[in-house]
Amino acid sequence: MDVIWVSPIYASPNDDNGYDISDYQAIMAEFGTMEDFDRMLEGIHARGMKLVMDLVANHTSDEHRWFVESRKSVDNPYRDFYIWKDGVDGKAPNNWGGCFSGSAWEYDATTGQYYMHLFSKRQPDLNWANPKVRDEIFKMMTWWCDKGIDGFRMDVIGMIGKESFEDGKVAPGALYGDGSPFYQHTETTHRYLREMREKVLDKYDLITIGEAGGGTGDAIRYSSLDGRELNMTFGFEHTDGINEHTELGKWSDKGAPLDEVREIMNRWELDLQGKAWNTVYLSNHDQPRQVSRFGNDAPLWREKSAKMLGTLLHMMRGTPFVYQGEELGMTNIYFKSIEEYKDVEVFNAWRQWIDSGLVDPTDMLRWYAKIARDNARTPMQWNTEKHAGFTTGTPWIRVNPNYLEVNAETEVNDPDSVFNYYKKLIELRHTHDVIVYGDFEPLLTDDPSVYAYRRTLDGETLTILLNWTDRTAPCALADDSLGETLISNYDAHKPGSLYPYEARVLLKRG
Ligand code: TEU
Repeated sequence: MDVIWVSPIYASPNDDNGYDISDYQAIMAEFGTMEDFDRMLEGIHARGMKLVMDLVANHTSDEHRWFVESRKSVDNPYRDFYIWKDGVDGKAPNNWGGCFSGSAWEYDATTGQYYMHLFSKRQPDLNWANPKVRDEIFKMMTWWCDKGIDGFRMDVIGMIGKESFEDGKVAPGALYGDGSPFYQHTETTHRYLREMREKVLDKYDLITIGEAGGGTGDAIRYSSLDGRELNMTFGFEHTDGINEHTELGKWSDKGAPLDEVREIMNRWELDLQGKAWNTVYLSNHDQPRQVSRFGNDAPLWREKSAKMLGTLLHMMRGTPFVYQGEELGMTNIYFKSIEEYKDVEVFNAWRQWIDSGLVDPTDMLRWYAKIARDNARTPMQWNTEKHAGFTTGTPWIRVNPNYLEVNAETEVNDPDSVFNYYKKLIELRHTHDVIVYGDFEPLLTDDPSVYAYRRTLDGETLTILLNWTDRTAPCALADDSLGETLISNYDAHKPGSLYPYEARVLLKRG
């Protein structure tokens, strides 16, 4: 591992697992003190690694002192740190829905106005149009850079440049309008990012990763090789974009079909090639466990498919991101009741669709079990001790009962584990330039079972073959003539075919 991205550890009431910050320059008590942070940073650097912090600057917590002041009166010096507007005919200023269900506006009786919150009502959006807000954020970023951190992952950075507050289109069956054309990927956002680069980023040697979403055109603008904005961005097309997206948003029975995932990931590789640097991931704290969603978490196939997915990600062009527990092949937890969940995104959707009687609770619980964010937030499974060694207290959310088989201690000591397979993948990236810099070329793009692509650089050709299914699949490329097998999740191979979830990487020189 080269870089550690740590989710928000700042002071926060935890309405949204720390993405609601009440003090950008203090550490959340549950995680320790600033001295603990300093020791951690020193230890990371001593091991030759870097630390990327999570910059959450589109919004703060409603407990941040800026918002506490802002809501006191319409003429408070901090009023314009946030987006306040009068209601229209006793309703919200416009018809925008929020990303966590409900309206994007909350009425505040103290001053009789509404404030905007694209996420939970306890996450008021900052008003980036106010230069004082930008200066305060840039000052805070500088403070962290002077402490020696190595970069920022920038939360929903594509939303900071709100340009208009007119009503959005209301999709059939939707309860609110879509405001995203007026706040996502605007020219104003790009202008703020260039200002951030000039006033902060260019003064340090930083890794800058935008959680921006959008299409490849947006990614190229945010992370073009001219270095005027960011180094790379996260796209959501292959993780959120493949969802059903009915009026219920992402909540549906739809899975992650190979042809859709492959088309999107290949398109991002090809569109960005030579223009911008890609990020490569299937997991993070907002997504379900990848082996449950894209692979097969049945005990018979969990390890094989986890290794196959790891191969897909680590042989691609772009920076692979390994989410905590992915390297163990951790799985969804399959909660059975709403009471087991902790996520504000889950609770808000429940209130909007179940409490209103619009959706059957059985359906919603089935969808939550597939793709709710809490699936990836269950405690890290360290060992076979109580609570998987995560705590001697009471875990904040239930531990996945499969921790007796799936845990770090067992896997570190098992040469055939997902963990040790990931170590080999990372080692290969460190020793083969063709993996990092090689041109990307899709193969077998219509194959119903096999995801295949080729990487080439300086006379070296890497052929990556991945059977996405639980059945042996025919594959003419699975042949020793394509070179030595660099890595595979099977010890033996059948010429002309791939075993269930078989990953095979062949390297040919000259
Ligand atoms: O997520 C942005 C975002 O769009 C999320 O709503 C995510 O895409 C969605 O949950 C997936 O279905 C960022 C953070 O990663 C997330 O944890 C925060 O909740 C959110 O911003 C607000 O800060």
